[in-house]
Amino acid sequence: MNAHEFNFDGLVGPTHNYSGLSFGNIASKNNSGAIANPKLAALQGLAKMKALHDRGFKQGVLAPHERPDIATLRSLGFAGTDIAVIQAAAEQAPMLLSGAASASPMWAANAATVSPSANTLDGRVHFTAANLNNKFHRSIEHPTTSRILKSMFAHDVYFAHHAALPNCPQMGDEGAANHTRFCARYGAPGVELFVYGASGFDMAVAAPKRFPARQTREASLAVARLHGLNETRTVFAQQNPDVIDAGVFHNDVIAVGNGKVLFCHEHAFLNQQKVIGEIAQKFGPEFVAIEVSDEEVRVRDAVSSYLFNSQLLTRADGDMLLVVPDECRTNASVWAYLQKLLLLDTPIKELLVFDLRESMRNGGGPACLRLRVELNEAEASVVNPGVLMSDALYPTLIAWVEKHYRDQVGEKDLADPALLMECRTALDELSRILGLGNVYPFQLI
Ligand code: SUG
Repeated sequence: MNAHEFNFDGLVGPTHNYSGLSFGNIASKNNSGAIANPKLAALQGLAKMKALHDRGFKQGVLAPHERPDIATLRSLGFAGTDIAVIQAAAEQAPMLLSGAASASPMWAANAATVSPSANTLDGRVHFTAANLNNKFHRSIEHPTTSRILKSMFAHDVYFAHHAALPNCPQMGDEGAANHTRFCARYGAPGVELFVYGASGFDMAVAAPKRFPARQTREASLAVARLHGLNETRTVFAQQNPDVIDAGVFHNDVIAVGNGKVLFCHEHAFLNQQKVIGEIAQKFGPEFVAIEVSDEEVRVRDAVSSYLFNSQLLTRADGDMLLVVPDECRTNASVWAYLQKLLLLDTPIKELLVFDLRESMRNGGGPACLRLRVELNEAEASVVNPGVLMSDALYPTLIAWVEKHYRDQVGEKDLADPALLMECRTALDELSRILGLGNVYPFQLI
């Protein structure tokens, strides 16, 4: 049956801000305290979605969450009216308010790990919501993420939804940002690559020294078990701990895969040649690894430009398109490499550059913003149609952003009760636009 890769992009929420919440993510730290522009951030994300839709790629939207997350603040002991909860948190624990107010669900690559039906034992598409337990602000995402995913993929015959793994450091799971599927064609069985940063239990396994390894081996293995993957087509690889210490907090900051192609830095993985050899052995001789040497692009340039946080998309003619952020164009060595890449004998034949600066300043590039879901025609036909990008949905969402979003949000604004009400009003309307049903826990009064 014909199948396609769908990209569901996280729509940036109205509280997008720079709070420096992600230790190990260099952009998040460097931009801490800067004033953010949520309206521009949402429009930049929508422009990417629309451009890819116009090019014929299958594109969908993943809705933002209620922020500040009042239920989380209540669970931490702040009480009274919603306004009193926000004010008490702002006075007593501003870091908790910042965490509860983060628009981080926009980085949809961390929403879940997804295995297509061609790879799973029961022939369903499997989703496991990511617990994201390395960071407070991200650990609160999965309950709402699960509700949203279930409302988008609401059919037991075709879709299996798994709750997030147990919420403890040994089971740290960051979702699709550490997962890639290789296949000869969409809809055919392929190889799934799971990448972890350390072991949660075995301290003899190498680990980074400076920054945390967010994904554990045990979590990756658990997700593969839940999805019913065949071990002859599954590869578990460890990230190079040195690159985690250089700011590569997810594997998708140093590697991207699609179809038969892996595009990565030469220092992406521990025992890299063994990893590539295992993928090639399980995939077959057509597998192509494009490794970029440190001489061509230093790890620090890969981290600042997000060269590998690109989307590698298969065009209708079978060649591939690389979607990169504008920071690649303004980095001389990265841009020179990309010009050279187009002349090499690889399937990558085209570049598309997007300005995603608002998200990039928090360490989120094109690949962070999207969750890939490979669907055959029968599966695609039962996806909630309201979440699919279309010529009609795009102007509706632009008008929705223009109506509800501020163009400036700084730390002080997070304590403004009006921001919560704006967010709730916007989401209430959005859930009707996208046909999501009751995915949000709040009641509008
Ligand atoms: O988890 N940044 C996100 C960026 C996620 C990028 N995702 C992928 N690589 N797939 C993170 O570190 C920063 C928020 C702040 O500092 O305000 C933040 O959460």
